[in-house]
Amino acid sequence: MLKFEVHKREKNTMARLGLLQTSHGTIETPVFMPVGTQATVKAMTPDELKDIGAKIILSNTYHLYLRPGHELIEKAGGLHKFMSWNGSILTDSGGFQIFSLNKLRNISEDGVEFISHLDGSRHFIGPEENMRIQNALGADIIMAFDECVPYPADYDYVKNSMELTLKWAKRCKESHKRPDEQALFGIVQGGTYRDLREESARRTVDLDFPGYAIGGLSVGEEKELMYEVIEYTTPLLPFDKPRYLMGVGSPDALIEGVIRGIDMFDCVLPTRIARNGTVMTSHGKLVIRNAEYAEDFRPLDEECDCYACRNFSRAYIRHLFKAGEILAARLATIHNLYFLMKLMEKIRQAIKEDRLLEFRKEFFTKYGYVY
Ligand code: PRF
Ligand code: ZN
Repeated sequence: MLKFEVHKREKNTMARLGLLQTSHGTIETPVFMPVGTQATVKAMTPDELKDIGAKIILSNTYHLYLRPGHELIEKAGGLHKFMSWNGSILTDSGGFQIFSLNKLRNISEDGVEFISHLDGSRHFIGPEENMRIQNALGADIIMAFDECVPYPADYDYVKNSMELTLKWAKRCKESHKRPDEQALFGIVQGGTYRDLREESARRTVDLDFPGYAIGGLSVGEEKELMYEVIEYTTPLLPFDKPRYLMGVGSPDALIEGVIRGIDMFDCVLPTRIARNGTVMTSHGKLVIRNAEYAEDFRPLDEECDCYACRNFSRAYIRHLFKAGEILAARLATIHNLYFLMKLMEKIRQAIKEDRLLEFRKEFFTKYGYVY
């Protein structure tokens, strides 16, 4: 079950406010989805995720298929029950992970043959296998099986890959067994070639999905180029369906994406950088291990009221990182995710007040983004 409703358009940009409803709750969009690759958002309990305001998380088909296996998760009663998260879940098809984690892979029209990054075992996943796996996992939103093309790639390669992704999208739709319970999103590819993007968007929309993702971006291209691709792609997607920009989650790209009409985002960035000691603050990133914070008894971000900032100092969290204590990673993760959740809330408020461009300016001035 999936409903999506746009209830406000921002006056000066393509931004919209929406409500996305799944059988596990209602999500205000634009939304950022924390990433829980292996059926856990690293370092966070489901209660902590709920406390920071997360309504939907992302997990990965590829990882869960390899370990612990989709049959086991199905036996457990599905992914929600297995990981004890009763909010919404989106599973990515693995169309990105298979390609980025496997040097040894063989792609054909049927699907992808690859070697497990865990134990070297051989596997094959095509669109039909992929749907079977995602049907077993039971997420509220599932993604079509696609090929995410690296950057740069030449025109002919991208064109053929786009055709393949379209064929696979059709086969995903045909083999998807639970369309009433799980919404299957199509993925637009086409690299950075405008005609290929436009063709991919039109033909993916012709297949008629309940939502659409823009894939193949944030793979090494210049940010300005990514923004340009988003800008000419979103107008080709149906106004009344959710639009999801895959793998994007830096504060500046979230704002720029929303301005260009994106409703959903996911990224490992906030959780990954937290674990190595980098935190996002309203004045930019801060590397907490640095000596300058040794006697800094202010919170990570003086404007933040997350659990970490309400209770602990930079000096203390720096000490935890230096001492190799696991609480360090937990506190930094809580803070970074909270920071992005708050950012999305501020973005939604700015849309409500038709002041998103002013908000961008204020945010970037303070965050220190050269713009
Ligand atoms: N396809 C899929 N997942 C993804 C991507 C993609 O192109 C990206 C691209 N940044 C991230 N995650 N299936
Ligand atoms: Zn904080």
